[in-house]
Amino acid sequence: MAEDDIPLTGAVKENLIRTKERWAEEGRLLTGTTADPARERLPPGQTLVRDWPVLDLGVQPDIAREKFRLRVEGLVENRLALDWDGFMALPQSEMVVDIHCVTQWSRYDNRFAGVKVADILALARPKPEARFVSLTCYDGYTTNLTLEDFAAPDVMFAHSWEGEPLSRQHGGPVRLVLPRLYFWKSPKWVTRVELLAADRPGFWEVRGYHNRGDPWMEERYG
Ligand SMILES: Nc1nc2c(c(=O)[nH]1)N[C@H]1C(S)=C(S)[C@@H](COP(=O)(O)O)O[C@H]1N2
Ligand SMILES: [Mo]
Repeated sequence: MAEDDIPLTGAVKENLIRTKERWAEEGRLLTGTTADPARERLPPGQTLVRDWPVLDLGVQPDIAREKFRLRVEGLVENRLALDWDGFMALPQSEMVVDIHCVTQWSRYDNRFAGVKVADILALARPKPEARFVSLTCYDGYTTNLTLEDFAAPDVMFAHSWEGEPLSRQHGGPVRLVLPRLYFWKSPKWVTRVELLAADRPGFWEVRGYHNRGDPWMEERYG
């Protein structure tokens, strides 16, 4: 573990965590079907919403831009510690994507702006042994991805939504947006990316949630 590991602190929603652990045990919401993302826009068992719900552990850190750091470390040739200006100086991209939360809601056509993971990895240069990624957030939340899922062309560190700075409740200043997996794989308030040779399951992955989380395969629980 890195020495600056961030503990889960404060008034985390213990009841929410217990409820979601129980859903995993019970296999709640499972329809037992899969779908082809090329043909079905809405993954199985999902319901479309218009508003954007807020879901997290209950601690929404307030990170001033001057304090913000995005570190990329572990199995990389070139460790990065980007401050706000360094992050904003990287190539900027936009994408319009659908998002799917494992608690059943999906929301279409979200316009995000930010820096593509591929552009950050081109600077950090993963070593050949790097196969997995662990992401750590300012609230202590963690999640894990394969390097392949993380590096996909539609994955972005987003700082804006619909032309406005990403709000604190939705993970500002910077969150990951990875639209092809359930949204718990899109950490808010990200501060550290660690490239690893071996997988390291994150907060929900050790509490009964699927290690990968593909919505069209209904990989809710694992
Ligand atoms: N840092 C952090 N990121 C997080 C979470 C969290 O608790 N902390 N919750 C995850 C879950 S379960 C979901 S569904 C989405 C919700 O993002 P939203 O609140 O912007 O809708 O954030 C994900 N990223
Ligand atoms: Mo979620």
